[in-house]
Amino acid sequence: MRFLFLLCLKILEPEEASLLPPRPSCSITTGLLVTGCLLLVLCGAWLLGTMFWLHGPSNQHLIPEAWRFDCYPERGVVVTKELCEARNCCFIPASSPSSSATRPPGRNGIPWCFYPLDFPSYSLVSIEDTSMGQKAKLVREVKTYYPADIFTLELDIRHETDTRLHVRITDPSNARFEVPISVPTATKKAENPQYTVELSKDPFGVIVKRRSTGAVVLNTTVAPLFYADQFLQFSTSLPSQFIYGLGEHRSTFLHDVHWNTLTMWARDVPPMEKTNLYGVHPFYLAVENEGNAHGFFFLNSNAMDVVLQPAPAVTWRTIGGILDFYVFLGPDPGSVVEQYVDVIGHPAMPIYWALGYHLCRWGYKTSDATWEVVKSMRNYKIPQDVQWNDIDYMSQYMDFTFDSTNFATLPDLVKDLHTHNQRYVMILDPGISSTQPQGSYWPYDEGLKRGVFIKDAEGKTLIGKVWPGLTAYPDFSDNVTHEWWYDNLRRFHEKVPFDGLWIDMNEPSSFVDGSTNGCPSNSIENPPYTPGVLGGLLRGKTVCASAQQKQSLHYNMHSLYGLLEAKASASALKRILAKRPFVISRSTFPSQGMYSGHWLGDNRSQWKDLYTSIAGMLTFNLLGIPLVGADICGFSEDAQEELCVRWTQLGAFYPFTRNHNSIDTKPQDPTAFSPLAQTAMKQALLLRYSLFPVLYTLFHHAHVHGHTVARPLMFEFPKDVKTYGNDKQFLWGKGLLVTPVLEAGVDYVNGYFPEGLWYDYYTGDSVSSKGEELRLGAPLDKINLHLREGTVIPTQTPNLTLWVSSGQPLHLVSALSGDGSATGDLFWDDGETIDTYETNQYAYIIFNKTMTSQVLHNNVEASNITVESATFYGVKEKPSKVLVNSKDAHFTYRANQVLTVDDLELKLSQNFTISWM
Ligand SMILES: *[C@@H]1O[C@H](CO)[C@@H](O)[C@H](O)[C@H]1NC(C)=O
Ligand SMILES: *[C@@H]1O[C@H](CO)[C@@H](O)[C@H](O)[C@H]1NC(C)=O
Ligand SMILES: *[C@@H]1O[C@H](CO)[C@@H](O)[C@H](O)[C@H]1NC(C)=O
Ligand SMILES: *[C@@H]1O[C@H](CO)[C@@H](O)[C@H](O)[C@H]1NC(C)=O
Ligand SMILES: *[C@@H]1O[C@H](CO)[C@@H](O)[C@H](O)[C@H]1NC(C)=O
Ligand SMILES: *[C@@H]1O[C@H](CO)[C@@H](O)[C@H](O)[C@H]1NC(C)=O
Ligand SMILES: CC(=O)N[C@H]1CO[C@H](CO)[C@@H](O)[C@@H]1O
Repeated sequence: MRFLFLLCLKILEPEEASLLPPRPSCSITTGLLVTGCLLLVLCGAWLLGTMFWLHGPSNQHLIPEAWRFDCYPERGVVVTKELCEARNCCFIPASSPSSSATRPPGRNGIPWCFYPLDFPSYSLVSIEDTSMGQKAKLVREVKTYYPADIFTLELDIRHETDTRLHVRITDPSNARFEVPISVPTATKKAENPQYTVELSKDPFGVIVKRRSTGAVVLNTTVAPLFYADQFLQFSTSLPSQFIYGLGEHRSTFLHDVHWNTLTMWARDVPPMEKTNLYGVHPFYLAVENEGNAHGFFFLNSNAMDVVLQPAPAVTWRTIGGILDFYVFLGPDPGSVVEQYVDVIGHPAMPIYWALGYHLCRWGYKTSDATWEVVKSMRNYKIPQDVQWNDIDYMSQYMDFTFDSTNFATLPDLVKDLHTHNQRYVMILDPGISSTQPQGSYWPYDEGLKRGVFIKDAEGKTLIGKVWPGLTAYPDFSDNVTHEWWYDNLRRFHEKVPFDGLWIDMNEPSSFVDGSTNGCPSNSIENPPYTPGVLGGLLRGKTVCASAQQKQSLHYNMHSLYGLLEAKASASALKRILAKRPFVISRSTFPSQGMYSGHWLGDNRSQWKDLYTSIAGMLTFNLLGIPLVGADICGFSEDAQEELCVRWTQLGAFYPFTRNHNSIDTKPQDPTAFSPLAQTAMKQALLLRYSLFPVLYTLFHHAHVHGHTVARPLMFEFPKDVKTYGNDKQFLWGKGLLVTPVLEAGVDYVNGYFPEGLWYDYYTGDSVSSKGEELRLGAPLDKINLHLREGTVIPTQTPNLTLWVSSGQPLHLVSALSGDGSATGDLFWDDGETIDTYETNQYAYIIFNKTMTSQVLHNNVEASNITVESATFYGVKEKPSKVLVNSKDAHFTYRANQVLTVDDLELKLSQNFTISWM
């Protein structure tokens, strides 16, 4: 509000008025001012005055700086008045000292060169109704300053569901590249859409409003539409500055809209701010002023910039493909994510041990050294489900080999893991060594024979360089490659019976830019406009954009590499193991969650990285990839003990929990630290293991309903603005609040508690918050955990692996709300069979009120799982008797209002009731 008010005043300032450009088109009309001031009573009087004034001789006003749409986004150019006016744009230096006409990569500010309001765009010339909505013809009369404008376009508006609108703008005379992921096809127009769609004719624009509130969720009329062969751009206003998603970037969870350009193009680089990283996710979630949320998904895989500006508005600027986007109406944040994953695909149900503790490092020098750590973990009785190896295990870093000297005992190690109910996962890189003597390296020889590798522009196998030296790159857009990948995995599995795959370097990464022969010089390699990719060239640290893949040019396919490799890997694992596949991928794209999880990349053992990992984890939960976590204790640099303890505590609540370390750094597995630290880490991991039933059930809901697992507070409290920027705490599901320590040398932590009753998970002590920040004690061996009122969670006595603990009895913990109610649930199956939900091989139980368990589904043998005890937080008075299935039961009651009923021996497969009076 205050911002808008200032905006109004600013326009009226006489100094600014004197800056009025000579060109009438650089001024603003009432429409925009009305938008800017609509909400303001204070603006009312002013508007009246303005209306009058507008009819006077001088009807010119500056376009407010916040509303300037950049006409000269090229980097490394000093934009002069001449250059700008050659594009028929307005040149006015910005008032802010921080802005600049030069634009070094990664920096940006208020544009000095921006579109006038009458900059030529498309106009809508004809329209017709269709069974799904409307189709229209768009025409551009005036060419833009980029080559190959497409002058006639087809607009297709599809009202797919009541909460999902789909808009496509295509070239009716030439097929253009489209992203090869399958999306749902609706056949019936939505009957009661929560949105309205209006079309602006000239200039053309799409305006989408929320029907219930009138909130404008999309308005593309705010800036001209570009649709040239290699430059497609559109902008929309945003209803607020609260915008999330847009991965993969290192940033706070809530994005900064102050001239913040987020570039997307898969890239191998350690996470840093304002840089395109490993994955590409053109999806955002935005909150409107009433606390409603909507989502926007731009289905495009080409290199692109997403520009956020304080209007607030966003500009999408891509260099290929088509304009194909979805609007999701929510209205709450969780529903937006559900609607998004309905389009891109629901995340897979993970195999149970994926949720255990994983240990890895680069620089275990031998298989025996790896084994020693596993044994040491067992000796100290610290939970561990999975042991990993980085590239050390390979012979000369070649895929599908293992070093027969240093890793001679690898097969024995894997067998030993299996006899201890533990699992083995190893790394694979896509680059296949191309320099081995013919006949000595099957993967390359066979790959050449089957033609699986990416070709250069001339049709020859493209050669880059990765860990094994010179390499060829499998083209996973070709089914033939999937079969070859499977054959390699099957052959290797006969030697080393691995359980899952870690697919790294799949941006795809290369140590030479483009190829060993460089890349051709053409408009694919050097497009008319290059988004703000690190290094300024598409081929930076990857293969040539002009390289050829089965489905299209690498230019179009680049950011899909990790997705397609994950798809090939997951399907091969299913065939080899006949169980749910476990794959963790570095590069990701929408729909990745169907095939793999993700770790947040190679970061440092520093406190800042500990903190940013929360935003990363929450963002990937929004993006339909809930199986995510950062390298616990940090990847590069030596991890200090205190940091590693705090990180293990937070990491115990990452949906995917792996400690991973770089070469030539001190060991950082739990056994490497002092007894005090070890105990603290062990406690954190046992706590995670005890919460396995909760986590597993949350993954079931992610898989079936598209829910988030690690959940931002704002998802559960969308009307509480104080939660919007909170990325230091998070929830598991709706009711388990995690408040980690994120700084050194403290024994307390401040946490925000939204309005309501919260219970200390460990003691049951309650706190009633009015929506305030509270200081919590946090000695080194404690991570704060609270239950929200109304929550029931099933927990389990932990053991050293999840397989053993999965047979352990359950303990129910109920956090009663003010009126004495609470609900929770449990999903149960054998933990590894594919599609148990889809094929009816599961049990589903809900816990209601005080306390009824209802078995809603029971198609597995859940009868040997028992409920041993139940604890109730917030029982206001000591009961005189407690009844379990109408029989008297023994109980204890503590003064802090905690009731515990022990020795229940209740069969989970049967309904039961616990009540008291
Ligand atoms: C959409 O944007 C245009 C251009 O800024 C503006 O004139 C119009 O009032 C906006 N429409 C709505 C509904 O906000
Ligand atoms: C590749 O395989 C998929 C699924 O097996 C199939 O749907 C698709 O048609 C195949 N594509 C080609 C080009 O063979
Ligand atoms: C783990 O399970 C085994 C076998 O059931 C049992 O003997 C052991 O005591 C358990 N350990 C813990 C820490 O509960
Ligand atoms: C549960 O019972 C089934 C058959 O009743 C049995 O096969 C299985 O081993 C039991 N599971 C555990 C963990 O005891
Ligand atoms: C149990 O709770 C669910 C919601 O969690 C509700 O739909 C159901 O009606 C409740 N059942 C009873 C018996 O209270
Ligand atoms: C348990 O409760 C559910 C829901 O009320 C009911 O459908 C089911 O038949 C009950 N099962 C048994 C074994 O009583
Ligand atoms: C390996 C590494 O150092 N990675 C990055 C971690 O993040 C910081 C920014 O927060 C980067 O500067 C580092 O390069």
